[in-house]
Amino acid sequence: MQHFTSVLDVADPMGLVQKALAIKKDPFAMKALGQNKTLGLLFFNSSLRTRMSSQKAAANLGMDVIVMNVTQDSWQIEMEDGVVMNGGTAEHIREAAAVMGQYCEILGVRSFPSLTDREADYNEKIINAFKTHAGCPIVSLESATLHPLQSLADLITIAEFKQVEKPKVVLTWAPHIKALPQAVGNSFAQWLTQTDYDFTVVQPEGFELSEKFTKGAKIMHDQNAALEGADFVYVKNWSSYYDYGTVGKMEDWLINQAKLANTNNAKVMHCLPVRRNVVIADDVLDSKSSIVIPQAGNRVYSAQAVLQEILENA
Ligand code: AN0
Ligand code: CP
Repeated sequence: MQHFTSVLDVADPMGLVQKALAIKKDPFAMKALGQNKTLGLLFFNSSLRTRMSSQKAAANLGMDVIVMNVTQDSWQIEMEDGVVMNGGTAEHIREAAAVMGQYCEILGVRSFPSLTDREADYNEKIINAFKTHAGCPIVSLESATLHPLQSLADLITIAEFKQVEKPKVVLTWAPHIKALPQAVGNSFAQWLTQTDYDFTVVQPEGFELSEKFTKGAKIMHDQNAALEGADFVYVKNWSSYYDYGTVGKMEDWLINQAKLANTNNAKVMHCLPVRRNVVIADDVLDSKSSIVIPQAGNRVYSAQAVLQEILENA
């Protein structure tokens, strides 16, 4: 593996899940592998889990870490090629990425979409600019359209909690008060369709994800029907892909205990952060149904498996 920006960068996704589970049993076994190597973590947007779990994963591998909150601490970076830079931006991504590549063996990048220009967002301008100009492996810490470190942690969590070989997994849209990226939903669908699990995506009309990522999944619009018999219910809001960036507030899509009645005693997942009683009700988050905390815990082993794979192939 050279870069890690989607499941398509991974030769054997389920093999990587098994690798992460082995790392979880013995997290310090490869402490020498990352010695004298530096991981740069670049944040264009906020983060709790990705930031802390990636630092911990790097430490477990013996790596040094440099964290940069790009939009707060650095110069304002120009992303457009061929422009006269007489405005607010002080340096170009061509220099900025190349320079950071001089200091780091691996660079992680978090950059959310604009949610105003679908074409630009889905062209993954920022993460691709890093791939082109940094001269080192790039790891997505959630790009405009995908969050593969999250999806890998999700698959690790399902592998740990599943009671049957091929569980029924339902990704359900949930309401929100703000327009959020499609990245977590896109990425989860893209990874799940690589498994032999029974996989359904359910959302209101007009909130379907891009078929590019959901091809092979069952697509439904009736939440109660979709949840029937589910072993795992993955809850996430996203704004509209087709009416790009439109927020959906349909409160009857909130996940509460009543919604879980016809599931197979389903475990409930969410990438976090989650707004309580907007997206998921207290009666679920505070119950045994919820596995969001171990799920977030697995972000360490997801990041560690990816970093280890890149270091081993360097
Ligand atoms: C982000 C999103 O929905 O993509 C990050 C989730 C990991 N969530 C929010 O902005 C609340
Ligand atoms: N799930 C996730 O990526 O969380 P953060 O945005 O806090 O990193």
